[in-house]
Amino acid sequence: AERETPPMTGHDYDPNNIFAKILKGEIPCHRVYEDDDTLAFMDVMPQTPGHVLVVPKAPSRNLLDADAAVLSKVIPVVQKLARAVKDAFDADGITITQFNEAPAGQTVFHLHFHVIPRYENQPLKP
Ligand code: DGP
Repeated sequence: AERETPPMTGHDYDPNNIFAKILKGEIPCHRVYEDDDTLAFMDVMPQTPGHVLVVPKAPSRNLLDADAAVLSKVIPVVQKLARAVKDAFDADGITITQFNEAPAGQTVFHLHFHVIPRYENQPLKP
């Protein structure tokens, strides 16, 4: 049978990254959603009010390193949180961002999705 993802996941995972510590309860967070596979919490450096991070509990360095099975669990939660954040913060839109490796802007090396509320009176810079 054909593989769903390349056979290269989980090789470059630092178990002491900051989101691993949050998942282990070693560092506190403002938790907004949790299930067996996923945790969502407020970003400490919010780009706009209501900025949330969604992370799978499974150890993946980033999207390039993630199994399809992990993604199939986390993506519906990203959608759920996007809807909830839009509602709770009365946002006019939602940006989802996700960075892979340092040159692309990744600073924490545990897969995460940013859910960022956007407001008509705070337009994005061109
Ligand atoms: P990036 O790897 O560029 O997608 O950014 C990581 C994000 O994680 C950044 O927006 C700031 C946030 N962040 C970093 N350290 C912590 C922390 O200890 N707690 C929380 N809640 N967020 C953090």
